[in-house]
Amino acid sequence: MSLQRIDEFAKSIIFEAGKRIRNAFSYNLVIETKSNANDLVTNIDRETELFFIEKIKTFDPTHKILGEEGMGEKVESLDGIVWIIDPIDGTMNFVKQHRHFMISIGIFINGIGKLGYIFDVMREDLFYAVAGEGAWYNDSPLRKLQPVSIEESVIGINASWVAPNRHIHHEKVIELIRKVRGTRSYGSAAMEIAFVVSGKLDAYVSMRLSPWDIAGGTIIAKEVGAIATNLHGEDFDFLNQDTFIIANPSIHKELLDKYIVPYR
Ligand code: 2AM
Ligand code: CA
Ligand code: CA
Ligand code: CA
Repeated sequence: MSLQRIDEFAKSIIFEAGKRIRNAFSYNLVIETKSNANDLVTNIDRETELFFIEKIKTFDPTHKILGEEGMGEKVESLDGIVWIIDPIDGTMNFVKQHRHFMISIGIFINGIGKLGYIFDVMREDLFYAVAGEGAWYNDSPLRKLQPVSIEESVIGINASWVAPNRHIHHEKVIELIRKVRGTRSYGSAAMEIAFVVSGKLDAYVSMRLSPWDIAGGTIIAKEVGAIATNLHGEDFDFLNQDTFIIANPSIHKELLDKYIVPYR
C-alpha cells in the first residue's frame, strides 16, 4: 500500500475524529483521574482512541496501534506499520479551557517515522509531514527553520523548571529565562511541538513525555530541520517515557550544554 493512500486515510479519520469531539463534549463529558489528581482522562479520550483503532483495523488489520489510553493491543516493537496515537493531547486544556488540545499521530514503518500529524481540534488546523517530502500547515508548506540566537528566541517551558527539582539544574534555567526574549507554556506537548516546527516557538522542553506525545511531532520536525532528542542529546526512546527537547537547530546544542542540564 502506498504512503499516499495511508496519508489520505489518516487525514480523513483525523478530521472525522475532530468533528466527533467537537460535537460530543458539550453534552457528554465524564472526567476521571489517572496517576494523580492533575492527570486527567475523559470518556472522550477513550472513545476517540477506540474510534481510531476500529477505523484503522478495518482499513488494514495488520497495522498496529499504540495509544495513550491503552485501548489497543500491546505493542512491544516497531516492526511493521505502527500508529502511535494520542487521541487528545492536552486533556487538562480540553476539560478546563475547551481549546488548545490536539490529536497527535505518528505512523512508523519498521521503526522509521513516515507520516506525522498534529491536529488542533477546535481551530481545525493541521500540521503534518510526509518523510522526505516535506511538511505543511494546512495547505501551506512549512519552511526550513531559520537560524535564531538564544537572545532572540521564545521558548516553551513549564514554570516548575525554575523551582528546585530532581531533574535539572534549575539555576541555569533561571539564567536562560533572563536571557531569552520570552517564555510560554501551553499545556499541550503536541501544540508546543507544532509551534516549534512552524517557527512560532524556537524550543520546547519537557521533563517527562511518552511516545504518543511526540510521535507525530518528531516526524514533522525532521522535515523542517528541528532537532528533537532527550535532555542527554540522545534519540528519544519510542517505547518508553523520556525527557524531551525540540529546538531550532541553531540553539539545540547550546541549550543542552549551558542551560538545560540534567543531574545525570
Ligand atoms: P496529555 O494531555 O495527553 O496527558 C502537559 O500536561 C502535557 O504533558 C500534555 O501534553 C500532557 O499530555 C503531557 N503529559 C505527559 N505525561 C503526563 C502526566 N503524567 N500527567 C499529565 N500530563 C502529562
Ligand atoms: Ca494523559
Ligand atoms: Ca499527551
Ligand atoms: Ca492524551
